[in-house]
Amino acid sequence: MFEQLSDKLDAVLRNIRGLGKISEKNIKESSRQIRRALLDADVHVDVAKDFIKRVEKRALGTTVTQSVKPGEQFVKILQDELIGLLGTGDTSISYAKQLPTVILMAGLQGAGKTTTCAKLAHKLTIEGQSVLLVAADIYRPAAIDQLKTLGKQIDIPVYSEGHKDPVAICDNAVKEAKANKTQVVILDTAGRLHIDGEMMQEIEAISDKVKPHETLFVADGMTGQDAVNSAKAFSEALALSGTVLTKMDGDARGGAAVSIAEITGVPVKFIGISEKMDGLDVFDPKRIADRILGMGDVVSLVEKAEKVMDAKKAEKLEEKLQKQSFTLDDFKDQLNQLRNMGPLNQLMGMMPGMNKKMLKGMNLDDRHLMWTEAIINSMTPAERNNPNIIDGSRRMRIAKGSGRNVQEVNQLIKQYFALQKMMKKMGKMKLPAGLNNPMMGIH
Ligand SMILES: Nc1nc2c(ncn2[C@@H]2O[C@H](COP(=O)(O)OP(=O)(O)OP(=O)(O)O)[C@@H](O)[C@H]2O)c(=O)[nH]1
Ligand SMILES: [Mg+2]
Repeated sequence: MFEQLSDKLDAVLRNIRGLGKISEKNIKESSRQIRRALLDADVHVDVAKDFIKRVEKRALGTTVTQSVKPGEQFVKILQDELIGLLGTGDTSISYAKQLPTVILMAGLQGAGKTTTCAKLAHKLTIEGQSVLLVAADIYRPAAIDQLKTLGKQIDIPVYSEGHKDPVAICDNAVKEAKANKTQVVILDTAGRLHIDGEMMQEIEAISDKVKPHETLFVADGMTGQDAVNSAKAFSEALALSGTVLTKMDGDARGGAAVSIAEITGVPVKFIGISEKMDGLDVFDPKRIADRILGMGDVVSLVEKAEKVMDAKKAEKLEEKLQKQSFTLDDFKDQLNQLRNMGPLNQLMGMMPGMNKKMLKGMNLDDRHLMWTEAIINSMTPAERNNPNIIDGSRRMRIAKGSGRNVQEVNQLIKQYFALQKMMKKMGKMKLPAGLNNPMMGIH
C-alpha cells in the first residue's frame, strides 16, 4: 500500500532527517525533491503544488527547537501536512435519526462497489446493525447474482426486483426496510462512466428519491490520474459524504488516492485491503501518513497482534519471560500465533524503520514457519522442555522425523538459544501489549 510513494520519499526523507541546520536554501531544495516524489507517484499536480506551498510556509516560519533535530522537525511538519491532505474529516458513518440509514454507493465500472457493499454490510452486522443489501445494478448481466452470492456468504438479505427501474427498486427497498425495522440499507448501483450523462442522471435520480444519509464514492486505488477526474465529476453530480479506496492491497502508486480527499473535499472513510469480506478497514490518515513516510505502522501491528494473542497466554508468556523458563513448546506456540497474524513480509513492512529494500534482503518465506514447527513436532516432550539434551544423534533423529536436514535442526536450536538470550533482556523491558511477542525479532 502506497509503496511507490513511500519508496520515492524514502531517499528524500533520509536526506532531510540528517540535516543539522534548516535554511531557506535547503527547505527549497527539499521541497523540490518532495514535489518530484509526489508527482512521480501520481499525486495530482495542483494538489502537490498546494501541499508543498503549505509545507514550505510552515518550515520557514518555524523556529527550530533545541530538543529536536532540525531535520526531524521538518519531517514532523511533513507528517502533519500529509495527515491534513489525507483528510481530517469524520470517518464514521452518519446514521439516520429515523430508521433506516441509507447508504448509496457510486463509482466507475469495476471500482469495487458491489464488493464494498457486502464488506460494509458485514462490518455493520458485526457491530450489531441489521442490514439490507439492494441490487440496483440492472445492467451488468451477473450483477444481481454477484450481490446475492456475497449476501449468502455473509448471511445478509439482498433485495432485488430483477431488471426493473433502479430508482423504483431503491425506493421500494427503503420502504421495505422501514416496514421491517431494518437499520441500514446499502444500495449497490451500476458502474458508470462519469462522461455518460444519462447514467449520471440515473444515480442523481436515485439520490433525489431516497435521500441517502451517506453517499460513498468508491474509487479503485490502483488507478492513476483518471481517478481524480472521475472523483471530480462524481462530487459535482452527487453530495458525496465520503470515499472508499479499494484494492489498496495491490501495489498502487498511491498518489491518486492521496489526491482524492483534497479533490472531493470529503474524507476517505474506508479502504479495501483484500477481496475477502473482512477486507475493509476504517481509514486512519495518521496511520497511512506514517506508513507513507516510512514510520511504520505500529498501531496496526499491535492490533493484529492483539487479535490473535490470547490475553491469558500473553500473561503466561510474560511470566515465563520473567522466570526465563521459555521452552521449545512455547516457541512453537509463538510461531503459531505469528502465523495467524498474516504473511511475514506484510508484518515486517509495518515495523518502523523497515523499508522495501531491507525486506528484500530478508528471508521471509512463510514456509520456514511451517518447517520449524515440523522440526519441533519431531522432538520428544523432554527435548522440548530442555533443549540442552539435544545432542548429535538426537538431532539426526529429529531431522529424519521432520523431513528437514540436520543443518536446519541445528539452526533452529541456535535460534532458540539466541531468542532465550534476547528474552532475558526483553523480560526486563515493558513493551506495549501485543508487541511482547518475542518472535517479532526472528527472521
Ligand atoms: N484485491 C482486492 N480486490 C478487490 C477489492 N475490492 C474489490 N476487488 C475486486 O475487484 C473486482 C471488481 O469488484 P466489484 O465489486 O465487482 O466492482 P464493481 O464496482 O461493483 O463493478 P461493476 O458493478 O462492474 O461496476 C472484483 O474482482 C473484486 O473482487 C479490494 O479491496 N482488494
Ligand atoms: Mg457491481
